[in-house]
Formats: sequence, structure tokens, C-alpha cells
Amino acid sequence: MTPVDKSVVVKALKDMSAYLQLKGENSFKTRAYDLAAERIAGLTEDLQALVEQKRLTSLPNIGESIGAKISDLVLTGKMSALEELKALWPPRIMELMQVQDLGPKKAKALFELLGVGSIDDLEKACNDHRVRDLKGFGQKTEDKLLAGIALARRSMGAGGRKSLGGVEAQANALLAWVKSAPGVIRASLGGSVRRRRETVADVDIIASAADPAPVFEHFGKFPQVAEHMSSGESKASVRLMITDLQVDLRVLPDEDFASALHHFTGSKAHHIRLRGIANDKGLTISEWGVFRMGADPAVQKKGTAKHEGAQEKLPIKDEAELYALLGMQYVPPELREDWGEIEASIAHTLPEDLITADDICGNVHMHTVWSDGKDTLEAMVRAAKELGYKYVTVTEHSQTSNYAGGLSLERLKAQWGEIEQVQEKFPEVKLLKGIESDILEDGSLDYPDSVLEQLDVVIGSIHQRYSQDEAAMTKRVLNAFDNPYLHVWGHPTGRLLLKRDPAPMRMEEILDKAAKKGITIEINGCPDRMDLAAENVRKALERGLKLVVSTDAHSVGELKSHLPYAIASARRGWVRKSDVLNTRDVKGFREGLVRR
Ligand code: DGT
Ligand code: CA
Ligand code: ZN
Repeated sequence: MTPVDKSVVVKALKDMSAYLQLKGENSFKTRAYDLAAERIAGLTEDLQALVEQKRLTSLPNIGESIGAKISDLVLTGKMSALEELKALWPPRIMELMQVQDLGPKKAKALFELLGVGSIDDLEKACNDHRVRDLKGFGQKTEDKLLAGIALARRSMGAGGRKSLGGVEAQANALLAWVKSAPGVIRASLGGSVRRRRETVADVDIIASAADPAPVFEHFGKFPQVAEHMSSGESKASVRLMITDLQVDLRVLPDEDFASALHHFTGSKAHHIRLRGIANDKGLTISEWGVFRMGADPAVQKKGTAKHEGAQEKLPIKDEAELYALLGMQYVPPELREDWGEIEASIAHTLPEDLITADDICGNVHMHTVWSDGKDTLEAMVRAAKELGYKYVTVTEHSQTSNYAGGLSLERLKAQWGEIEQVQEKFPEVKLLKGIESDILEDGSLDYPDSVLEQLDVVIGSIHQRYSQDEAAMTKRVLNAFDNPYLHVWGHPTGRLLLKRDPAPMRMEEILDKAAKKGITIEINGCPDRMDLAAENVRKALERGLKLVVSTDAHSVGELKSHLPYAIASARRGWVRKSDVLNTRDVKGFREGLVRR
């Protein structure tokens, strides 16, 4: 049995809470599931082991009943209680909860009185003015709901995309499952997941085996499969429970694996360009492999069709060979977007030293229990040491972020005492005193200069008043860059993937000023942020700006788990090791932070 990923358990518990709310259960009961979800999310022990050793209920907030449901999911791949609850409602009922001002009570009423079971139904009911006559609704509510629907549609993402961070664990679990299928020789993720786009529509897996049938059979038995959507000779698709993730599996003979992996990694835009280049060299590239076209022009014309007859199929052992055949430098998957990589690859000028996680030697941007982090400073530093970090920057929230436990001046200074103590315990990890200071509405930072001056690392971030227009937001950031103590611009656009758009701002102008002032730009690895986005990272590099690749860790687990998302954005933005300050030793890192 493949272990069920923790994130799936967390989602299942949250769904339990939501469906119980819909049913009208009391808040005491539903809250218990939310608390349990939080507990599992923050778990550092192995969940599978806890279940097998029947130790779940030793955790705070996990009682007998919830514990049994978690065990059910972990051991069988599905949570029967949740599936039973879900069966009582139309499949898309939970969409309604995405609409602002629409809680479980109203959703229930809308379903029971009007048969509304999805956002589409709701929109229709509002447009037909059927909602306003319901008790407790009215015309105003109807208008508000329509506005809320538009917003919800946007936040649910165009075409139901999901965040990379939200699907990756399940995708990897399924990949491991496919690798264990009878006869599988090679298997890999493909598509946008392999290119590490921040949002993905589905998961693509490519595998090789002499006989695909047993592989598909095994694939269909993955414990979390909710629905078999389609299956053919070389492809099968399933939808997974709880996350609703769609996964396509393709199985081919091993000799076709490399070219198929390349094809199904995409992107489409990259491939369209490649096909043109191939054609010029008398080659065709397609999902069936790489072929040399026959001399006969009639055959040449057929090049993009089925490839029989006079065409010679070329053996491709790996993707590097495919690019070499085209006279091109190997293009890493993250770069395959037709964002200039084709030209650079032909000219052999793609960066050879793209940043990797192993290059990072200091952890930048973290929170502890002093603000809204879950773990103590000592626990964070111990974990940082175990992960091999040579230094950490202690950057709590500042006083304006009181909702996130932001530090008053007194508490900031009190923390310096603890930093000294922890430093003595862990001489191997250099602790740098810092802050994540709010950039206030007018662009000023949240502490007086006399305090900022005493800090090793000052990150400035926007946390409130996102609703400013482009002019005001741009001015706010430009003003912040005039502060001589600001080192790093934190999660620059404030976006939350699929939830909140980037704040409107004139990015080029802002980056120009950052370059002039020597501001460092953060690539934030929180999987809900991945901010700055790759396309803007490119713009920062064009201006010679330095970057930090940061975790924004709020717990011990996130010190490790967030880094890959920052690295993904960095690589997609063509970042080299030398562009990133926290690939340097502590001395080099500090020298890179400019005080003006
Ligand atoms: P997604 O799923 O929207 O997040 O993005 P992708 O890139 O994973 O797109 P997907 O799953 O439709 O297809 C995976 C790859 O397969 C894609 O990047 C390129 C290749 N592919 C799929 N359909 C076509 C097609 O019609 N033409 C070409 N040239 N390639 C295709
Ligand atoms: Ca895909
Ligand atoms: Zn922040």
C-alpha cells in the first residue's frame, strides 16, 4: 500500500468539516475536524507509522472517532465517512462555499428550496430572480451573490487549475505506485508538473514497459482513484478522491520512452518551435518519436502524420540526445516555454549553472512562535542545522501585523536576548537578527531607523491594503526603496495563487529603482505564493538585481518543504547560482545586502 500523503488527509478532514457544516452539525463537532486537520498538517512524525502503531489518539485534538476516520483513509485509501456524506449532495455543492457571504446555512437553503447544486445553478437562480423571494435573502443579497460568483470563478482558477504545491505530493505518490507496477522499466512525471509551473490542470505520468496492460491495471487500483475516466491502448486517465485531481498515464515501449517523455513534458509552445527546427533539418518530432524524412517529397509531406513507410525512426536514449540531434543545447524542463530558451539553446548560451536546492546555504525569511510561526526559535535553528544551513535570518512580523503576532519594539529587543542564547547552543549556524517589516500605506517601514539600523537583515513586505490602485501601490513600493535600511523586498506582489491576484504595480519601473538602490528581490517559496513569479524574475535579472531564494518558513517542516517552490520559480526565471545571495557563505551574504 502506498502511503496516503498527509496533505490528502488534511484535505479530507477539512472536507469532513465542510460537509458536516452543510448538514447543520453544531460548530463544536465541525471545529474538531478543523483542529484535527491543523494538527495533521503540522505533524513532524510519520503519519503511516502513527496509524500502524495505533498511536494517533495520543496526538492532541485527535479523538477516537476522528482517529478512526484518519486510519480508514491511510489504510484503505478512502475515508468512508466522507464519501457517505458527499453522496448526500450534488457533486459540485462545495463550490457554493467559495462565494463570498454564502455560508453553509444559506447553501443548504438554496439547495433544498431551489435545487441549487453548483455555482452555475446559483448564477441562473439569481438571474431568474428566484433567490430574492427566499426568506432571509432579498434583492440586495442577490446582487451581492452575483458579484461573489464572478470573484469565486476567478479564484477557482481558469479551468479548475490547482497549485503545484497542492498536487505534488499526491502526484509523487502515484508516480511511486506506477513505478511499482509489474514490468515497469522507467517512469516519470511530465507536463506542467515536471516543468514546475505554479499551477497545473492535471498530472501527466509517462512510463515504459513491454506490456502496458498490467501497468494500466495496477494504475487503476491506486487506492485513491475515484473514477476511471478513460482508457485506451497506450493511455488511461483517472480522477482521484478528495483532491479531484486528474491523472493521465501513458505507457510505451522503453525505446520510445525518452521521446514520449519529452513530448508529454511540453510545453506545446516549446514543441511547436522545435518541430519547425526539426523540419529544417529533415527530421520530424512527434509523440511517436523522431524520424528522418524520406527523400521522396510525397513522404516528406506526410511527415506529421503516422510515420510509416520511407521514414527512418531514430533511436533516442534520452532528452539530451534529442536536443543534440537538433544541434541544440539541452533545455531543462523548467525552461521549456518558448520564453527565449529556443534561441539561447541554438546559440548554446543557456545558463549551465541554473540554481539548485543544493546551492542554498542559508535559510532566509522565517517565523517562530515569537510571531505567527508554529515552532520555537531553538527548534527552528536545530532543524536548520540538521538541514545543513550555515545561517538563518530570524525575521518575525513587525508591529503593524498584530494579527500575525507582530513584534512591538520591546518584544523585538527581547527576542535579541533569546537569539544570543540559541546562538550559544548552536555555534555551527549563524543567527542573523532581522525583521519582516510591513511596508505601510505610504511606503514607510514599521520601525524607526534607529532600530532598523541595528538589524542584520531587513525584509520589507506588503501585508495590508492590497486594494490600492496601481499608481498608489507603485508609489508605495518606490518610497519603501528610499529607506536606507531596507535590504530585501519580500513576496513582492503579494499574490496568493488562485486566491489573490498580484497587487497592481508598474513592475519595470519598480525594478529599475531596485537596481539603482541595490535592493535584493525575494523569491518566496511558500507554495501558495511562489512570488516573485518567474516572468518577473527574468526582468529582475535583466537589470542585474540580486535575489534571495527564501522559504518564509512558519514551522520546522517548512524549512525544507518550501524550498523546492522557490527553486522552481528561480529556475523558471533562469536564475544562476551566482545571482542568489543565500548561495554564498554568511560573509558573502551580508556583503551582498546593501545599506545605502
Ligand atoms: P496543464 O496540464 O494545462 O497544466 O499543462 P501541460 O503542459 O501539462 O498540458 P497537457 O497536460 O495538456 O499536455 C502535456 C504535454 O503534452 C504538453 O505540454 C505538450 C503535449 N501535448 C499535449 N497535447 C498536445 C498537442 O495537441 N500538441 C502538441 N504539440 N503537444 C501536445
Ligand atoms: Ca498536464
Ligand atoms: Zn510576509
